[in-house]
Amino acid sequence: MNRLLITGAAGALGRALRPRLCGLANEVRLSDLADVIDLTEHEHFVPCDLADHAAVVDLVQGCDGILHLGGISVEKSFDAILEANIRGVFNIYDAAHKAGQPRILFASSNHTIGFYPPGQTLQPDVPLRPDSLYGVSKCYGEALARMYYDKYNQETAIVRIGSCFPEPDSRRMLSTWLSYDDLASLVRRVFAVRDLGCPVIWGVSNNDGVWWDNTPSEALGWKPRDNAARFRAKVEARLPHPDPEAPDTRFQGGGHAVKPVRAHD
Ligand code: NAI
Ligand code: 15L
Repeated sequence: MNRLLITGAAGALGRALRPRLCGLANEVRLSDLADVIDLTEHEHFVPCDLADHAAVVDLVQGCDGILHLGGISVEKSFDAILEANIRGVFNIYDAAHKAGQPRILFASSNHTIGFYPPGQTLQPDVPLRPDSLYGVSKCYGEALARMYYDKYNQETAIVRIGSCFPEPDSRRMLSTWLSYDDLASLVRRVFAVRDLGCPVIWGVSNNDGVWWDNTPSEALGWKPRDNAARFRAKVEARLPHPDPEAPDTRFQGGGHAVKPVRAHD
């Protein structure tokens, strides 16, 4: 592709993906509220608040693909979530529509289904059970993606990311972990496949005892290779006695399920 836009480029996943996506696009437009540093010759930085409609319209112009990572990535007040994740994702879709409908990868989250119990195997079309306002905002983003697909044929990969960190650091993450390398290979598949549609894909590595079934999206041809099992002994040594009452033991989304809902900061 000629130009890929990465929103949220200053964040953890943006920083992890930039070197791993080398060669995917001739030019990468990086955007965030925060500064992005150490640009390569193929990268350009455009600061932008996702909540600013006019700025997002300008940002998306001329892009052939959008990796939408930007926004609030943890539980926050409704005021905060509203601007970054509700207004922000609408602005991305409206801007994409005005810019010829570049393919989008939307970074959704396991917190859309966080109230399901660990161990229950979920299909991508399971009824949503968000565990937080953050999770609700990702449900909204997923619904918006689906509406733009049904109404305008705008293609999106809705990726429900589990826990994407350098390594799993809890027993829950032994199931939910997604390695940076597996995320990068998923991004490459999403932008390479001829017909994408609007699938929901579980963003999870090839972990033993994974809770999420990606069989319906096999046509994408993505094969995650990492497995959290290699960290099991380390995690269990650090956390030898799981508490049966702890949120991590009771909910797929872990601690988000017990965080209070707040209107304002
Ligand atoms: P992060 O919090 O490190 O990065 C998000 C970036 O978005 C930050 O650099 C922040 O400055 C930027 N941002 C926030 N509000 C903005 C606004 N109004 N305008 C422009 N930029 C704004 O999050 P991380 O871990 O990199 O996650 C990336 C995406 O993936 C997020 O959408 C997150 O919800 C999603 N995700 C991440 C998971 C993980 O395990 N890291 C799991 C599930 C979903
Ligand atoms: C997410 O959606 C968050 O962005 C990340 O910070 C983690 O909480 C992750 O899910 C997780 O569930 O481990």
